Amino acid sequence: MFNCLKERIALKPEYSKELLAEMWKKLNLAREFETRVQWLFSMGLVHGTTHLGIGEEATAVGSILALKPQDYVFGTHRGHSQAIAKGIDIDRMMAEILAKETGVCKGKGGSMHIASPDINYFATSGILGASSVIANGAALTIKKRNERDRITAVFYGDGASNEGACFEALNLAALWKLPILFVCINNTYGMSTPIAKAMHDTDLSKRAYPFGIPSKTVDGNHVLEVYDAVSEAREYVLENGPMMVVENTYRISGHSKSDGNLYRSKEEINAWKEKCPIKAFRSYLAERRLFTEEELDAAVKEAAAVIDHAVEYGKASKNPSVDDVFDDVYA
Ligand SMILES: Cc1ncc(C[n+]2csc(CCOP(=O)(O)OP(=O)(O)O)c2C)c(N)n1
Ligand SMILES: [Mg+2]
Repeated sequence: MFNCLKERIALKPEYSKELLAEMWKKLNLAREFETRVQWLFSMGLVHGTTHLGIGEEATAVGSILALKPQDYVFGTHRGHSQAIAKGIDIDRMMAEILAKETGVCKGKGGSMHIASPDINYFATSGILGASSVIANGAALTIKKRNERDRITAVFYGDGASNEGACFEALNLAALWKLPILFVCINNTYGMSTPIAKAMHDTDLSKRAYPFGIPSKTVDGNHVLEVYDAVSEAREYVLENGPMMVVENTYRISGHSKSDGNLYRSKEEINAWKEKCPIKAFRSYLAERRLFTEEELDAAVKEAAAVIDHAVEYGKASKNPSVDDVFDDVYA
């Protein structure tokens, strides 16, 4: 079923066993985390909303593992796997989603505003497209400080790419040659609207052309293809300024807390389940005998245990105190 992957990507020497193991671990942590959040949500334990990216994990893991720890990453509203790939404290991210005092934002941000500046991971806001502009500010800081081995990467969706703010950000980044990578996660829908109904030309990589920014499109369900593209893009950005990588994928989970999937067919969803990035990567690793089936299973079990721990930690943590309600609030 995944023969196409075998043909397209040869095992490169730079794919160390450690890197492949890290990818496998993080893909599973991301899937397990989101599956558990979905369950917690159905139990009424998650306040506010949450957006799951089940099926899109390879975009986060492939991209962020190709970056360096010092790079700034601005995630999306569907950002749990991006935060996990960046190395967030998973206990504290779960506590945040459960609105507890021990959460990464002390329980005040919730799923959509997960941020952890200590690992250079920044939240998005509820305003689509706005983080591209804010990320430009972080890239400008890098430039002004003359930091030679750091870039900013901003993730945004196909829907967000239609926002004026995204075009403004591309323009300014090009004009000032900012060290920023625009990572467009094209899951072909903005809520219930398919891209063909929202844009004249669905080739999102062309959005970079008017600004003289190079762009590349990759199979976002293929973690190694994503990794290669972002590794190369990082080098380009360090030397020359902005670049765009478009990662084509599919959101198997619903858009948000309630989604009757009335805008898409079961057949379409099932076809994409077959192209699941985690299944595909498992086949890749197993067929090449890079890991035994037992080793792969052990990592899946380990991911489940990490998430079990996070749920227990979150549930056992205290609710925030009303006395602190105005602390850390800037607007
Ligand atoms: C400026 C703005 N317009 C509309 C919304 C409502 N909204 C939230 S998510 C979403 C869809 C975003 O689609 P996309 O950028 O493709 O990301 P995806 O949800 O597919 O991951 C919309 C329209 C918003 N948050 N901000
Ligand atoms: Mg989308």
